[in-house]
Amino acid sequence: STEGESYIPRESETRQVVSLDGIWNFVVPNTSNPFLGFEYHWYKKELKEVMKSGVLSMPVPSSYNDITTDWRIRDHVGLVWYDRTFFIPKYWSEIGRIWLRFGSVSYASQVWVNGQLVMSHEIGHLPFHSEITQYLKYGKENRVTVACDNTLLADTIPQGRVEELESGRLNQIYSFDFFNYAGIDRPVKLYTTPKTYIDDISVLTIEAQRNSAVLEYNITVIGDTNVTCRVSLIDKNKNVVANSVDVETFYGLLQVENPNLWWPYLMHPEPGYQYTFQVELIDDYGDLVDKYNLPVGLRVISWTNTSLLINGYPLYLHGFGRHEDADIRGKGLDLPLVIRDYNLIKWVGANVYRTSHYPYAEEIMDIADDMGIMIIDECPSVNTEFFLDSLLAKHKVSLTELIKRDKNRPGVIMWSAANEPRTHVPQSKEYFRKVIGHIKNLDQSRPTTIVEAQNVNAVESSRFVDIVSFNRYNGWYGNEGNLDIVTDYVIREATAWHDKFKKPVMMQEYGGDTLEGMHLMPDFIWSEEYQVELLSKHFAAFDKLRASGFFIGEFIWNFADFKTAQTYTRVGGNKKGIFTRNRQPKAGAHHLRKRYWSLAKEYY
Ligand code: BDP
Repeated sequence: STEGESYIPRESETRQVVSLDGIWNFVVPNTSNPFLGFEYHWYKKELKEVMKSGVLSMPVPSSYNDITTDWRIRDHVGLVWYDRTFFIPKYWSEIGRIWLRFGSVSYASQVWVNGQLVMSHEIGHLPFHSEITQYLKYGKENRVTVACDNTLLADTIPQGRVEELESGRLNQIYSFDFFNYAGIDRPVKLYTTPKTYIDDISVLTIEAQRNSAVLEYNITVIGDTNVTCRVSLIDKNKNVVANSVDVETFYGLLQVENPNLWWPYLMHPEPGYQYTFQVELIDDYGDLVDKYNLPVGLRVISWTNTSLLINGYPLYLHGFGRHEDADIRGKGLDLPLVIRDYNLIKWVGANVYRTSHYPYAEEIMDIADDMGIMIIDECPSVNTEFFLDSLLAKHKVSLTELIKRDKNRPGVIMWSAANEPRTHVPQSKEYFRKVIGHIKNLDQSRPTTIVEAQNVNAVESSRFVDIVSFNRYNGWYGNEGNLDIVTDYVIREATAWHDKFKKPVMMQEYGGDTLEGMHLMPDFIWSEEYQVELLSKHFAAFDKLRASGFFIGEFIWNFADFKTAQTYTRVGGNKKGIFTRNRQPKAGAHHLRKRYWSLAKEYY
């Protein structure tokens, strides 16, 4: 279920938020009968009561795979079970509605409260929640149980398949390289709203000029809609710069004189400026019913056949593809790591990244909005091989949920519908016509892209997008060791994409694996010297391409080294990071930093 208030829960005068993060109980069912937990109703009792042994401690949020010393847990395919208890104070029975929300569970899950099924959700990296008011025991102990299934099949986003080995063990196969981490990997929250509450807010900047900006808003109220809605836009000095009072429609426009617009990092002395959009519901007696504070940035994204603009100024994007990935916690949200990453992004002078290859945690997105880091927001579709109708339906759901979650974010400047789908297959054309059409139905204020990797001559899907993206590993998966061909190849290919589709073009991935501390001169594949040289050859191409007027962005693959599935091409994971998995720089990071800061100088 995805009904109800769609934002990250925020406290206010009318709302309380309680974290359920911490140590949960965790059980991996015996492989001889994976469905035992359903047959024996494990959710009706505490796992510790059900099981005589085998209940482990599991931190939430975290991927479960790398926490134990057991490879069978790391490589487990199928269901695992989590539970924990918590108290609900007696007075909560009087305060309205209580909600339970998961930032994400990978991949699919069912959730019980006190033995009653309250919600199920499929597709990782996206939030879901449900009202649980009637399932709680007030002034007593309560229990939440989660069954989580990581299986990827032909109709999951992303696709995968499962084989049974001779030993009888199930083995998950997938064609993307990053490790298929699973579990309750983002925060779990209980929160309250009044009975009549603000269910949804949409804001859209429709004008962003030096001396005037206009913000359009649309608010959904659930419950007794016989309330007055007061909206105020408040600046960082706590001054109300615009307001309005609405009855019945909860829709309107706010005009701001001499606004502080939202500008990207390095484009302005005060990047990432956000106002507070404050929504208050007031009843007939003048009492406050509900209140929600949403950060908003005033900015307009526009585009042409050759350029991408923010507030009318052309952008050149210089950044990364990334992953949510770290030692031990896998894809689990880790705030020290999040802040370290943003400090590195600032240091290196990037103004953008793509959330390759799935939506990132809302806590990560919040900081991008605040710092002025632009985001290409990618849905969890990666390496699609078979373009089935059942897949299309879920692909659309993933985009609906993503756009609902991130529609108000100033940092999100583009939607990425997929990474490296097999778009040389003819059915992909119709499939992506529908996918992009679906995005356009939900949001027309941002451009769309598909990150392509097939031969430009064979691709039709990029006809439907606004900006063309391509990945290519010159000097790595092709022509390894032959760095002297790279510059010409990149220029030729980028030009071919533009000539075919007549759209702005970005290079979304390029790079080479680099083992930290390995030095070989003259440069030799896998060495730090080779990565530096490979970057230089691309930089030369990018400079020439920029002069031709349609090339709008460069994204190195990858920000940091990350874990992969086990294959002989990976030495302890994918090592294309310019930072190590531990977030220390390789020589390539210092090299990239010189270029990104010199690009940034052009704005001043
Ligand atoms: C690209 C994929 C990316 C991989 C990269 C690589 O888009 O996810 O990590 O190749 O192999 O094709 O390094």
